[in-house]
Amino acid sequence: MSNRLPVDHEVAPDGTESWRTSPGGLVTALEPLMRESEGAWVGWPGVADRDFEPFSNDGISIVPVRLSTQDVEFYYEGFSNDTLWPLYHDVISPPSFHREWWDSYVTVNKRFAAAAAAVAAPGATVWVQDYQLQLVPRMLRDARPDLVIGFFNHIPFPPYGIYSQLPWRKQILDGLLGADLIGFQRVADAGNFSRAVRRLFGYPTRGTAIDVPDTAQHSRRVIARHFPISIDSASFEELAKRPDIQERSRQIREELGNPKTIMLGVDRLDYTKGIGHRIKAYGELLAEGSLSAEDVTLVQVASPSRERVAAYMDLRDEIELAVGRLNGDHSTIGHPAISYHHHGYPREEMVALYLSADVMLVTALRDGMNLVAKEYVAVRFDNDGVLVLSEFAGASDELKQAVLINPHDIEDVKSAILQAVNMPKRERSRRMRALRRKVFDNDVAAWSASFLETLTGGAKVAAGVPENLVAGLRDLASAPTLLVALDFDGTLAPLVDEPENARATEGVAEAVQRLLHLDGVRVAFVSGRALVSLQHVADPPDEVLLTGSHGIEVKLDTPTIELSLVAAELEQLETLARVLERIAGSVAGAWVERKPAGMVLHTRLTALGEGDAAQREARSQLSEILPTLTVREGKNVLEFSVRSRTKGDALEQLRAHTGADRVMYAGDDVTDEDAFAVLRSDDLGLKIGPGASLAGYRVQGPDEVAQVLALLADFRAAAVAARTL
Ligand code: GDG
Repeated sequence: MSNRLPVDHEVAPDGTESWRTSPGGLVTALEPLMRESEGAWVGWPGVADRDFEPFSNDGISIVPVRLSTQDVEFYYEGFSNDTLWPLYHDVISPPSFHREWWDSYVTVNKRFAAAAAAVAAPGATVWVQDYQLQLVPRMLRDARPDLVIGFFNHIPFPPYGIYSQLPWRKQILDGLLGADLIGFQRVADAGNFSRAVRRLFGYPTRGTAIDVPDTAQHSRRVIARHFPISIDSASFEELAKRPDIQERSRQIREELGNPKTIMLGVDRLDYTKGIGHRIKAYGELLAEGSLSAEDVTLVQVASPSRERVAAYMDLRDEIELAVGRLNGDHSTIGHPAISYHHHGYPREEMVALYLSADVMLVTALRDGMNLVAKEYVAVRFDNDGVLVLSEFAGASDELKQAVLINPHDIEDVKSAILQAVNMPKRERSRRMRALRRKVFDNDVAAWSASFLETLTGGAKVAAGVPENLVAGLRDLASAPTLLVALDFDGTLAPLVDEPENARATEGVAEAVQRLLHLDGVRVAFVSGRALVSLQHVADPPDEVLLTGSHGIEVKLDTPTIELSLVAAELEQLETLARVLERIAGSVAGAWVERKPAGMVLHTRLTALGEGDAAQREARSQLSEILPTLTVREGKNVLEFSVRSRTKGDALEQLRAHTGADRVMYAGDDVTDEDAFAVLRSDDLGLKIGPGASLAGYRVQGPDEVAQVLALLADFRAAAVAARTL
């Protein structure tokens, strides 16, 4: 679902009506997937006051939602573009708050939710796009609790101090929390969102997880994390390689009077894009004589946008005044200082422009991602060209080899422009190669796949080590210091019926040995098992850090296992043992495992249905006698602990103990999700097998984990040898 459908309604001069697919990265990424799964796209066709019947377009059902002229004015131009847009972009322009706009936003969101609820199959996955539809997740969940619901916010999510200005701040958060997964562009956006939830609702949050109470006893876990969007990189490169487009790019240079340097800006004419700041910096460089219009031309494409919103009309006047002044002061005949274009161009022309630009200027004051920056990089297969990029654009989190600027600091922008104009070829190409790796490693297909996989749990997992994981490992290996933390059962060792028979798969021991001997690497095993049992089955070398019983027991560079339980906890353990042993004794195939701070009821070998019944019985008896116990559910195991610790706590303790700069965590079980939840943005999470997960990467089983560890050791050894740490 998105505000706008990916098709445009067209009326020919003779009155014939037709639909044309609007080419965009999102459509390209989702099209094959939607066709495969009989998907439907719900959205507004862009024409007010008209009803359109659902229709099929290239194998995708299109479900048009009607907007009246007043809806367009209040919900779209008003609340979306003149309240939320400026508020979410750090109030660069003052947001307007109008109650009738809000009412319309609620009404239209309801209409979208109803349209989706009517077409979604039982248990379907619904992915809601962007800030115009923030109330839809909650409305959909209420109407259709069977659905799996994801939301992606394409624009920033502001810090609490700004967000809290919104009169409807609680309703919007509540709307979003109806989703199972809420995606943002940057780590900081997800953090701002979670903080707002804590401040306004007081729900517990931990890492990327938010526990939203849905009944008095039960809560629903919502994940809020970053998924930086990207572009269809290969298709941009393909266009750039077309001879006619290359010819057009040469022609552009010619038509501009063959300047030594062409600088380019491509933006929707929007106050968030910092077009005025860019022109000011350039104007000062011309005025000071650091640049001359004979040598340098700035091409500025400002595509028309939201022309009925007052702030945009004012902006247009302001920019065009500045352009006129600058050209009047500095252009010569045949050498325009700025070549300014207030219209949209076909994609081919954009690519020709990118190809001809020696310097690309992205000076946004605030931008969710900024795809223009990524498009420029994708097009430059010649490994040339310099990207000047605002640190306030989401893209700067990934594109660190650009010349990064603070656009508010005009001196900084000026020196970045000069640095870019004068940058030696070798440096240009070194930076561009690194940028291109990023843009090709994470393209829009990878983005949507990773979002949907996190949302739905990646039902099928292919064998082998996927390419994006190889890239992630290569990057991770260059950390100054690194912690490799690994779950054991199901991760290093295949799951077996008798826990004491578990053994690490072939190759793991050797890879672990190699890692242990490399500079700046620590290895840890993080298990739910009691440590004696882990030591027995894993036989770890002395240097491996160990945490067992979900972090209750630790052995961190000490000769013995450390654990402390108070007398009351020991007493609880005795009661627990009595109850569980009685239940296990009455069900064939069930057994109890004793742990230092808890007990586990195993039901893997019970007859169908009996295991579940035994687990239910244990839960119900113990919730009365020992209500403070921590209960944890795994695959056919039910664990009760007298101490509440998670693998997340264990990982935090390991991070503190080792002081590692970056962490890799690998695990297969639901209990490993607590560890994935505390990973930071440049850490690496690896989920083994299917099932919903917060981890950024996934492999099929322990065989792949052995390969992953060997690869990491190879990359680390290379990084140590090249001294690039
Ligand atoms: C929002 C967020 C986030 C522009 N002029 C023409 C044209 N374009 C294309 C560009 C690019 C797209 O429009 C603009 O995308 P941006 O990402 O730069 O910015 P927003 O429109 O503000 O997008 C943003 C994005 O959503 C995705 O999540 O990155 O932060 O604000 O693809 O090439 N394309 C053509 N002619 C033009 O004249 N063909």
